[in-house]
Amino acid sequence: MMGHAAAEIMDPGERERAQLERLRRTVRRVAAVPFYRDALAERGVLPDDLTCLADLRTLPFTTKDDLRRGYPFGFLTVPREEIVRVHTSSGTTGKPVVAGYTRQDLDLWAEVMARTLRCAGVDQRDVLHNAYGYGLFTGGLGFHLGAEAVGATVVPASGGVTKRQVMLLVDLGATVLTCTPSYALVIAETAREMGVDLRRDGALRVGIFGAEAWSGGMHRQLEEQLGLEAFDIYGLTEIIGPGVAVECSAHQGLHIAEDHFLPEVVDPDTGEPLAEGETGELVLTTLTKEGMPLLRFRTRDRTALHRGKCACGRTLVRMDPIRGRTDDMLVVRGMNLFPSQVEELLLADPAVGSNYLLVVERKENRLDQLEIQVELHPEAWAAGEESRGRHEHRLSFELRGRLGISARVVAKEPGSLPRSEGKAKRVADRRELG
Ligand code: DLL
Repeated sequence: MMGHAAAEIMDPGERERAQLERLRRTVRRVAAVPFYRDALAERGVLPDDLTCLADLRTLPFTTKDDLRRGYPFGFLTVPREEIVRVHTSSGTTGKPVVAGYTRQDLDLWAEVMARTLRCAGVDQRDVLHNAYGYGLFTGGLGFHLGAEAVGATVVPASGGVTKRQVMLLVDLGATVLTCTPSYALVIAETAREMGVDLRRDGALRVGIFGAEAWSGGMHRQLEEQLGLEAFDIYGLTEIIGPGVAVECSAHQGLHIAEDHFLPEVVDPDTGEPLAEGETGELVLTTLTKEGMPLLRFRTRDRTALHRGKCACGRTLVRMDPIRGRTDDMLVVRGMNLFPSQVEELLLADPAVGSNYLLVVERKENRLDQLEIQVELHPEAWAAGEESRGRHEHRLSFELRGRLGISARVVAKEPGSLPRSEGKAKRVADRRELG
């Protein structure tokens, strides 16, 4: 088990004892936050009442709305002066969540990110091209910290100016590419347009992709187009950023750094804990965070947990890749649908390119219309209108047969759908509710 940190391979019983001790410490710590002080008092829970990890369920949940109500610094357990860095959560309009890090939190982040990178086989011999966005988003600076801690040569490319990225990838001999899966596709596509074959001209060996949901089909496409082994990485700003969980070379789910982030899966409607292997909402409790520790944060991400040893030797719990959030589920004419299910089906089709968009419309209280716009492969597009029509028919037939949804499929010219440097937007919900 060369190279694995002791915390990754320790005996699960021993780990549980450490987790419980850290949980008690965290409960003591969060009492400094009015939200938690009140919620704990209401439940009558004292830190020493926690006698086993199952007692976690006696603690209050924290939602994104709770954090927004505390905007910007209401959840800090240290004076603001001890915060040396902030990041903000991405997406959605309105006020973001501000995450504050103490010096010790940054050290923790570097440690879990270094562990993450080693899990994907990165070490000091690597040249790591980091194309996650630098700035308020945690992707860029989080990977940067970890890569420096591992001792790799970091290229802080950030997102954008893709042609220059392709040039640097080749010229600097990058062995590791880190960015969102959708931006990795843009890089692959731009390289092709430039006449660069990254498989032949590049030295890429590992890709660490995350920050958005991506399907198994996308995983295979990226490996093929870039000539690397792809690893899924998961994390979120509220908890720390990237570094919460990552795949190992066994590719049997993502190992959660559970000595620092305690996971549960609950029924999203009732909040009741679910058994191992059951899919529900991931809930995370930080065990060692100093500036902004959180109890039972509702991630809204859907997954299942699996215990039992992994072929890689780690005893850390694994979670299934996140294929959707409880709030990105589309309900179209009463059918539940996750965009990633559509992605899996589309990308399995040889005529289809890698970009697609789901457009849902509802006009004048008529039934919802789902239109799926898909870019075809250049050859399939060039084959003419009649052939394009056949592809559209076949795809909508398969969508009905395999996912039970009726959708109009519209073939699009390669390169015509919007591209993203960060998280891709795959759904345009244009329903006028009224
Ligand atoms: O996306 C942190 C991150 C940066 C993770 C770089 C991985 C790599 P947020 O911007 O706060 O943080 O968004 C968090 O993104 O709740 C998920 O819904 C989604 N997400 C993150 N990683 C994955 C993944 C960063 N591997 C939200 N698969 C989370 C699916 C993911 N969804």
